Amino acid sequence: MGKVIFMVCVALWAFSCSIQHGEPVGPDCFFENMDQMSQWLIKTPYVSDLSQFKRTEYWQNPNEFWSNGRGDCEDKAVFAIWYARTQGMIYGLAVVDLNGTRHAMLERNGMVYGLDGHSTYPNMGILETYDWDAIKHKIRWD
Ligand SMILES: [Ca+2]
Repeated sequence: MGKVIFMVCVALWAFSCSIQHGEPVGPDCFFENMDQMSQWLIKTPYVSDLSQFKRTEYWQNPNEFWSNGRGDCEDKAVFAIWYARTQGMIYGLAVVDLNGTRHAMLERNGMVYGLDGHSTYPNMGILETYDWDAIKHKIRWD
């Protein structure tokens, strides 16, 4: 009996973290929180779009990034923003000036955040911002 209850609970848990049609399924169930997710993101190799996709700019959707396990800064930021949404936290993507180069980070109410969603970078100059709708125009959900 205990085994059946356990299996039902596991099935309910697995079902509860499914995402709506067209959204990736998996990573939201894999991590327990933003910190755990960001620790994984930090360890994923940085690979430029030019070497990975032979394009100067390519925004991976969270499914692609989860499968590839590598990418550049906006791929990691998009993944973090998507994951945060599964946890009920809303961020945009900020393109900031990092020592003269463009770098993607998280943004909310004009404040720049790291991939963990709570480290703040108040002195970063925001060049552009993208809310989730704008991000969805930049990524492809195949
Ligand atoms: Ca990219």
